[in-house]
Amino acid sequence: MTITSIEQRFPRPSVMGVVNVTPDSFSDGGVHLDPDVAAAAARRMVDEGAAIVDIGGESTRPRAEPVSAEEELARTVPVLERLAGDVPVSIDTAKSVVARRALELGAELVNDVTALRGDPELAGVVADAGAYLCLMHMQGEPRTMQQRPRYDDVAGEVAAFLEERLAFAVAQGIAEERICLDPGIGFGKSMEHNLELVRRLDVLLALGRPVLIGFSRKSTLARLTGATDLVSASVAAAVTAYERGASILRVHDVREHVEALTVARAFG
Ligand code: HH2
Repeated sequence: MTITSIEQRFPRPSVMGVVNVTPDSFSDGGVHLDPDVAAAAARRMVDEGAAIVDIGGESTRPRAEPVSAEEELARTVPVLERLAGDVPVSIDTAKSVVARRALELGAELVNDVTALRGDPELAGVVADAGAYLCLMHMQGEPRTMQQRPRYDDVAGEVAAFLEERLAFAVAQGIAEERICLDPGIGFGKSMEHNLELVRRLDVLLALGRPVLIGFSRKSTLARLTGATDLVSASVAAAVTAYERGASILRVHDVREHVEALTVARAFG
C-alpha cells in the first residue's frame, strides 16, 4: 500500500482553518455553535484556500473545564455530517470515541493536544484508520497550565517530549510519514517561551517531521501589541513561523493568512 505522507498532502505552507463548536473557546467561542453556521464557516475557509478545517468540540484555552464525550459528539457530529465527503476535515480531540466517529464521517487528521497521553484507545483508532495525526506538546493541563510554566531549555525540552511521543505513536502502528509535530503555542508557556519556540524551530525540525504552528489570536500576540483585533499580529507570527520552517499554520482568519503566506512563499 502506498501512503501519502503529510509532506505530500500538506506542502509548505498549508493553512488549517479553525472552527470551534464550543461556547467557551477563547477567540471564537459561541460563534459556531449552530451546526449550519459552523459548516458554512468551514466551507468558506476552504474556498479561501485552507487545506483542511480543524473542527473542535472542547475548548483547551487556559482554565477551560473538560467536557464529556457525549457533549463533544453532540457538538461536532452534526457539523461533520454536514461536511462529510466534500470538505477536508481534521478533528481536534483527545477522545477515541470522538475521533472514531469523525474518521467514519470522513475526517483525515486527528489533532490531539495531549499527544496520545489522554485516551489509551486513541492510538489504535488512528492506526486502524490510517489517519494523519498531529502530536502537540503541553506542559500541565488546560485548567492549570498557565499558572507557572517553567523550562530550563524550552526548545530542547519540547523537542525531547515530541521525539518520545513520535516513537510511541510509531510503536502503536501509526506510520511516521502520517505524523506532524506541534510545539503547542500557549499550552503551559509564557510569552518568552512561545517566542523562543518559533525562534528555535530548527530544534524541532531536526526530528525530521513537518511542524504545525498555532499562534493565531493567542494571548502572547495581545501582550505584544496591546491590540484586541489580532489578525495582523497572527499573520506576522504565521509568516515568521513559515520562514523558520513550519509547514502547517493553524489559523482563524484564513483569507488573510493564505494571502500573506502566498506572498512569503513567492520569495522562495
Ligand atoms: N491551539 C488550540 C487548540 N488546538 N491544536 C494544535 N495542534 N495546536 C494549537 O496550537 C492549538 C490546537 C487553542 O486555540 P483555539 O482552538 O482557538 O481555542 P480553544 O482551545 O479555546 O477552542
